[in-house]
Amino acid sequence: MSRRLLWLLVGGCACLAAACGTDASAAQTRRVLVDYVHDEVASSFLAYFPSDVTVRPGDTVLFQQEWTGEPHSVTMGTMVDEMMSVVGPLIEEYGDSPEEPPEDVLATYEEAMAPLPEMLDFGASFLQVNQNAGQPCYLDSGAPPEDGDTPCDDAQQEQPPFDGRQSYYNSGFIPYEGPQGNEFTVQLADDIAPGIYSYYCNLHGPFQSGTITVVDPDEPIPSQDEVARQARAEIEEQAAPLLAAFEAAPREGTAEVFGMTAEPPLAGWTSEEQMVSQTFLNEFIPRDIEVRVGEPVTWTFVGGHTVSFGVPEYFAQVVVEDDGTVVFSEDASRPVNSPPLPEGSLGPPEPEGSEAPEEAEGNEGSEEAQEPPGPPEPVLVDAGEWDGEQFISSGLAGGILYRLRFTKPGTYPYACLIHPQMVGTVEVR
Ligand SMILES: [Cu+2]
Repeated sequence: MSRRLLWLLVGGCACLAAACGTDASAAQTRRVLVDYVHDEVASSFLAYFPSDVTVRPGDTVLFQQEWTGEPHSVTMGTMVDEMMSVVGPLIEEYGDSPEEPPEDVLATYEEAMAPLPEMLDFGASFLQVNQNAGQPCYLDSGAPPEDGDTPCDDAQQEQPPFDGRQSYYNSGFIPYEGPQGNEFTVQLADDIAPGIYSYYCNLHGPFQSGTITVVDPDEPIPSQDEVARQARAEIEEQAAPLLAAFEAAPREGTAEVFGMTAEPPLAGWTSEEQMVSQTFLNEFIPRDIEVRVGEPVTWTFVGGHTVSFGVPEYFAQVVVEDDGTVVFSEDASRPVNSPPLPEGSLGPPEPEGSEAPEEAEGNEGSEEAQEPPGPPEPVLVDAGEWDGEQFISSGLAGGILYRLRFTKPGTYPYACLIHPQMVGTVEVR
């Protein structure tokens, strides 16, 4: 075989393997992961992997969500480009610090965010979905409705190709379709101008954001394999503080977390490094515990979770009803056969005398969620005795102590209704 022919063959193979990145005639699809299910530690990654993907006009970006229980959106458009042009540099400068940024920085941040509706209304007595952000909406110009009860109209919910000029281009809540089934597809218009387009999650805020880089039609782009490798590298970097926090979590004795004294068993855990890494640690620590009949078990809640026994079939915490209305499942968030939760027990622990927490799971002004609060007083919620059978759930809470006594011997699996990978067992002897 001639050297030239061999070279051609090798070249041809390489081209096939890389999906022939330079063939401008064939439209390509590139996959971006939304969130990530880690195989060692139950967790949520508030990020898109890779954070930037390069494509050409006419290509497709497939957003594929791994379900950790956290609802997400992909929200883009010129309104988002403008917001990110202000907020992005602030996150770059202040985002890695657990310290609160200066007042004027927070004001600038909030002003930039103001025109964009958020998916969840954390001010409501229980979590409520804003339909103007939770439902899909594609606008050539103008802003989505300001009223959280008003979704964009039916015509505005029909998804066109993304041309980079639309003012608002929002997936809304990416519906739950099984562990890896949640998808949002963005077909890029043939006439989209080369440039960098920003998107973010309108539930978790601009700390969870990414970009789509569009290059000229005749420029080469990285293959899907390369995109996947980049995603993997970013996941590993983000996972490092998460794994370290899990490793360092107390299995016995007591430990301080943001000034709160926590004693295992724990429902959730975190560290400063991990919080700024935009991950949640969704573990019961230790996962398996043993008690005697009648002996109380008291969980310390760190972050927003539930302790739930006798759980019926899995249901997602956010669902889309037949008419398109997006709702937060009250069964996931409310106490079931369990006492009411103390005021302001939702979300991360808050300092004494602060305003009632208006956010769970690090939303709006993620800076606030990432700020280590002063020493709070965890409130004890005593749910009394549990007979080993009926559905009982603490409700979504953070910064509480939750106590149960078991009346019958047995091995009881339990779970967090918000985070499906967050499970444990109590063995009662
Ligand atoms: Cu949880």
